[in-house]
Amino acid sequence: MEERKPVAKRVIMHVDLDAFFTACEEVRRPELKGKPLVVCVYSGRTKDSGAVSTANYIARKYGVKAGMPIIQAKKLLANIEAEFLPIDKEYYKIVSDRIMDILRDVADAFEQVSIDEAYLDITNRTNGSFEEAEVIAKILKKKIYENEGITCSIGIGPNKVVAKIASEHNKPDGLTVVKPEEVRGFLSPLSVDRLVGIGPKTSEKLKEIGIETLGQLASTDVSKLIGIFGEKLGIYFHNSAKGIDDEPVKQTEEKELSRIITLRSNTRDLSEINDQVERAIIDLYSRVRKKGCGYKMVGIIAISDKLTMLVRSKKLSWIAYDIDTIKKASRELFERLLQEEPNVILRRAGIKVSGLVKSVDQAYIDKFIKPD
Ligand code: TTP
Ligand code: MG
Repeated sequence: MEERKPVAKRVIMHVDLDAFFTACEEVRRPELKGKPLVVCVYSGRTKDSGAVSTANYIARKYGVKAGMPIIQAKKLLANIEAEFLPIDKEYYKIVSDRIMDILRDVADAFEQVSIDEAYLDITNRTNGSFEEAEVIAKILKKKIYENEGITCSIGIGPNKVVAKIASEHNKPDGLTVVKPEEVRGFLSPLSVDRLVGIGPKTSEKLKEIGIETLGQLASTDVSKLIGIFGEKLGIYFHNSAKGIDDEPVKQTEEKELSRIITLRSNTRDLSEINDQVERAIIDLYSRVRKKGCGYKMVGIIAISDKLTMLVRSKKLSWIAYDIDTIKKASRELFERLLQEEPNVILRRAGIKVSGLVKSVDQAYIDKFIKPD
């Protein structure tokens, strides 16, 4: 691995997908576009109990936001033609995986921080050029939109703190580049709550001592901040407000890969399921190959017509590199599942490999793989 450039010269990108869960729903049901859409986590206690997971930007105009009780969101959208959908995290994860692969491909180091958010260190890739980084960001936005129909917001800066604030600066579908010499000017007028770790309580505390902007926070004596928030937070607030941050982009490796498909019709016909899951297996296996990985476990995922999730898995006593092991295990596991669950009817079915092992090299893997 190439040596990282001195901290002062890094080029860091932060990518955050826009209204991600609702965006995924709009992709598979385009007729939803243009109206308020709310993805909900129903608790099941009463019909409408539970919380909002996310809302699209149209619903946000009415005041709907993540974490709000569903009942409150319904009140805000009363008399408006709005859609409320149950969360389908498996599906969002598949879309996310494919997008993260696009991002991972261009990064020197890649750190996924949540289902829809990642940092990329692109210092070497761009040779330290922020102009080049902007070109890469535009290409990434186009590719993600063309492949998945999803927009994202990208921030580029000399470190993670600045890149993160930059990506939120112009949402949705934004691109904000903050060069090292622009950092102070960019951060200075922004509200303190733009900093990760400053929520309503901390904002209030800072306001009490006359600090509302990052500029004011940056010019506050660090010892004063330490006195109020303790050493760790005090120093973090002070440095971040000045745009100083040395945190590296920590390379995250995937431990498992999965693919799930919606069956053409709800069924419990084993050969029908096997036939259709084959598509998912081929797609999944191409990702396993691309990563140059072996795997130690194969699992299946089944979503019933009642939307319950069932899983079964098989641990291998060796590290497998081939597609046939996945196909064989998948057939066995679906057969077992249907036997053990005589009443279940499948709506969606998927496959997972886990215990991923980075193999020594591709030639070594190829020895284990029969020609297709
Ligand atoms: P966010 O990136 O915070 O939100 P978002 O992608 O919906 O919207 P934005 O355009 O502002 O980035 O979170 C990503 C997903 O995580 C979001 O689509 C739904 C989920 N989520 C929750 O389930 N509960 C929450 O409280 C939050 C904040 C997010
Ligand atoms: Mg997002």
